Amino acid sequence: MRKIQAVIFDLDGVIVDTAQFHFIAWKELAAEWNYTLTPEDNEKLKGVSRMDSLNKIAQWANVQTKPEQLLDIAHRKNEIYLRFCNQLTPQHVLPGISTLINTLKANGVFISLGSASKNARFVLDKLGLLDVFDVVVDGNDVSKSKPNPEVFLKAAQRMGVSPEHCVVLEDAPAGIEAALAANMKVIGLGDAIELQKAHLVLENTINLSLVQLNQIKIKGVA
Ligand code: B16
Ligand code: MG
Repeated sequence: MRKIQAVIFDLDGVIVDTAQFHFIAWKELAAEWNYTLTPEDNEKLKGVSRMDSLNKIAQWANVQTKPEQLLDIAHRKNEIYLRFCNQLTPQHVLPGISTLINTLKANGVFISLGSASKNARFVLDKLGLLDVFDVVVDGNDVSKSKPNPEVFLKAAQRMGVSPEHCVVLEDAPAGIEAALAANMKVIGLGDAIELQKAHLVLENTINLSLVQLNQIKIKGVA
């Protein structure tokens, strides 16, 4: 019986709650198209890359925009988003994450980041976590965004661990799909119905133990 050798952490929604920042920033830009972005819309943007998110909003707003204008909007959205991220401190790391990271490291389990965000390193730095991960794979390293498994497969490859020995922690349906497509175990963090395709769904990582992580593998829950 093999044990879990690596845990891959999503960033937004798993390590830190930056979804609220994305929401405020996208809402401001969508208003320029006279579109009121709703919290339900924002749920659909979780784990989705910046440009893919923008294309979705353009579709919902029923606008057709030239590629250079889209790039300008994406740039301005990111400026707003980064102003919020600039205020992040280690206190914003979500409950349970630091303890889990310490436990994994003490037990020789590799840890990697697997995020769609191109701002991941900046955010990790603000949280005091940049040097903690063995490997960081983010939106700058991949050409296909979640639900494509590229981000997680790249993380496994860089850690030298085969996908079936990795567990992914994810808060978004697109990320769960990506982890399953990578042939990895996945724990959904958040709503049990929304994340029902995950092998296990928890509210957060408080009390998530190494034993529990290994049990997912042992039970082989489908
Ligand atoms: P950026 P994750 C994702 O991060 C966010 O959930 C998603 O809302 C965002 O659009 C995407 O990163 C790209 O972020 O604009 O910073 O490159 O959940 O995969 O860590
Ligand atoms: Mg996320």
